[in-house]
Amino acid sequence: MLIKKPSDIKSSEITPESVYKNRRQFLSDSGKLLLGAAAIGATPAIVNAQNGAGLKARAPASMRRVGVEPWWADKFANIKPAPDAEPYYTGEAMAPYDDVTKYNNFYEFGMDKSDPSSNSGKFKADPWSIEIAGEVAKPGTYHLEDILKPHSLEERVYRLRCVEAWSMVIPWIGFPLADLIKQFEPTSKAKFVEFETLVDPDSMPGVRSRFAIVRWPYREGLRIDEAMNPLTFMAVGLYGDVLPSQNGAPIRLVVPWKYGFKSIKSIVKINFRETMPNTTWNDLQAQEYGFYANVNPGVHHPRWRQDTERRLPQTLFSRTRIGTRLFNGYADQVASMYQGMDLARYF
Ligand SMILES: Nc1nc2c(c(=O)[nH]1)N[C@H]1C(S)=C(S)[C@@H](COP(=O)(O)O)O[C@H]1N2
Ligand SMILES: [Mo]
Repeated sequence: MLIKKPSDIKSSEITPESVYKNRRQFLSDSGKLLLGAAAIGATPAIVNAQNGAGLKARAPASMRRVGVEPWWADKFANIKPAPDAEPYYTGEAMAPYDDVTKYNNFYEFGMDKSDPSSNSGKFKADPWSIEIAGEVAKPGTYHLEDILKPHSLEERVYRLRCVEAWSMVIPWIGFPLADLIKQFEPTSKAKFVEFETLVDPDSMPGVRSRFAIVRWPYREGLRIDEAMNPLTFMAVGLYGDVLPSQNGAPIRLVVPWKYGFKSIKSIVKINFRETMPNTTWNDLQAQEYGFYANVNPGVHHPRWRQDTERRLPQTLFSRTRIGTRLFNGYADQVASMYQGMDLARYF
């Protein structure tokens, strides 16, 4: 983010519109899958596709890795579709699957938008465990299986607004972070939640690179009330399917009213603390990236404005710039948490 101003981003980095899946297309897809099922025998992936008919959007069938899904793909057989209303759904056009999975920020795999999808082939999200630490009644290192077991999955179609002034609408699959937090029973001293990403030089070329600017592990944090807000989401999938590595497999945070860098990927540690944690971008450049990082058209980045954004996908012929909204359009759900706070000072 320190590297490129929005105006420096070449149009060639932006994937042209290709596959856009609406409900009708999905239904025709699942019909084809059913024919396939008859031919090759019903694999779990095909059963999942069949049961997901109420979802707003599904990954293109060609992207589904039949037969090599991790065990938690089973949970995708029963996803509660997003409702038809804000805040858990927006009627704004979703970014095509191709853009969501090929235009990424995940510096562990490199700093260009195409690096995470190109360079994450060696990354393994299974097996996975997460350390739960700090001010909590049930600390320990838990297999992902035990963390996911009590939760049923739902779909949420959210706006994601990057601090670089581009945005996308993404159909996530996951469950509220509040439900995960309750599972481990934080103590009354837990005022903040800190998150860490995996550091694996072997599968993460960005971590090996001597040009890396981040001090690994990537870290993020939320105030406990922000973490408990019903909008705050733990995603394990998108477009009805498991998360691709480049989007933060197997589990990542999604905080839709904050700049994208708060939405930390591939989480291996969740630490409950009494004091505010350090966070990656704030440590790197405190004048440019605050702890709160609430989307705010009235508080500009020192090097570019924040009152408009490029809504992806874009092509040479359609370069939509739209107005940025306070709290990314989620003010009704979150503004009360910041009452009386000077948002220009606590940016
Ligand atoms: N571990 C880690 N998490 C990360 C990042 C990163 O570089 N490393 N980039 C952040 C930024 S800047 C954005 S905009 C979002 C992008 O998420 P997406 O690629 O799934 O759209 O991930 C965030 N989470
Ligand atoms: Mo970002």
